[in-house]
Amino acid sequence: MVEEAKKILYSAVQPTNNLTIGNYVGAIRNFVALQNDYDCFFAIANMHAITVRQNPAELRQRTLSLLALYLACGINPEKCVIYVQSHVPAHAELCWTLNTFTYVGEMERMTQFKDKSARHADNINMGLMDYPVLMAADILLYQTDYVPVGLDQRQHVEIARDIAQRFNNVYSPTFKVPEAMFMKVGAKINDLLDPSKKMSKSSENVNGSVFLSDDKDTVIRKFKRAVTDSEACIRYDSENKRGVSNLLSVYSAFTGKSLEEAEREFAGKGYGDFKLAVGEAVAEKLAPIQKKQAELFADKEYLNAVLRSGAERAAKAANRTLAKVYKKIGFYQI
Ligand code: ATP
Ligand code: LTN
Repeated sequence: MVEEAKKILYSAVQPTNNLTIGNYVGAIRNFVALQNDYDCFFAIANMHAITVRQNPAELRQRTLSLLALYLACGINPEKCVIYVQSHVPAHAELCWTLNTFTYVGEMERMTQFKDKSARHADNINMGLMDYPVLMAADILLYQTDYVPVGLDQRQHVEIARDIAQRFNNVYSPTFKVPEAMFMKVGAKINDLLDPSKKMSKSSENVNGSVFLSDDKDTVIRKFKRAVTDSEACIRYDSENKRGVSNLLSVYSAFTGKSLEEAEREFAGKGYGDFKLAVGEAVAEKLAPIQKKQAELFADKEYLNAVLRSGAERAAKAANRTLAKVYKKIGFYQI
């Protein structure tokens, strides 16, 4: 019997700041779970990262550190293509072409653009506005079927679909039209101090975010200070009990227990015990990842070999799509 080709899955994370448990639960953890069933490409989106000013030495270091984290979490470079976005020039090239299929008005209306423009009012650069088009180029280059991301990225995947359809309609089917993939639990982990907004690696108050690099004491301290409510009842109600619901989601994501199981487990218990249990569950999961990441981070030769092979495999797939695009739009070929 001929084995059916696996569907293609693509995602990326920016090497900015320290990653949070939101990035882990909403993205990386799912990459690990999906790698056996799909042909996967996982990028380190350093070209997206520079849409906000970065310190060059830090950006370099965070790129390797994110690679070490991918590997420490269990992404297998034998099974998946893991690479750095800037190592594959086709991303910038397709982005330019797709810019001519994207309207300024639709970019101005993107939620993330509006948020980041407000936060970085002194540097509202063209790259920040073009961010979704570069992301569309990332996804479309690989003829991607599915894009596992957190809920905050939904709008960006939608735009990638629109751009793909627009291009396909003008010429002929060229790009696969991708679909976003969200997980049931943890697609959005919220800030511990302000549970109305998502936990972010670049948030102003570091106590609202739990970083993957935080040690046990820090993790527990942050959860102890998490905002709850005055009802003293541990139940999931994301409308009226945002803080408690967020903690239940974190607990469920880190223990594998369902929200109902978690509710039952804490029935009749106080918020103090509950927060401690959540903190402990998170710290326990993070410790082995941190240890593995540190070991891998020290082995630069191995990390470089992974990136070299990844860039080569990614470029091969990407260039195939780019060549098709260039041909269709009428770029003269020699
Ligand atoms: P920044 O705060 O620097 O804008 P970020 O924390 O949103 O960054 P990204 O690199 O933009 O991180 O996102 C990487 C992945 O993690 C994306 O798939 C994103 O949807 C997911 N993600 C980020 N924050 C959360 C969160 N709080 N809950 C669930 N998923 C998240
Ligand atoms: N913008 C994404 C990171 C990213 C991405 C992608 C995710 C860049 N390119 C392609 C999925 C597919 C974010 O998570 N902030």
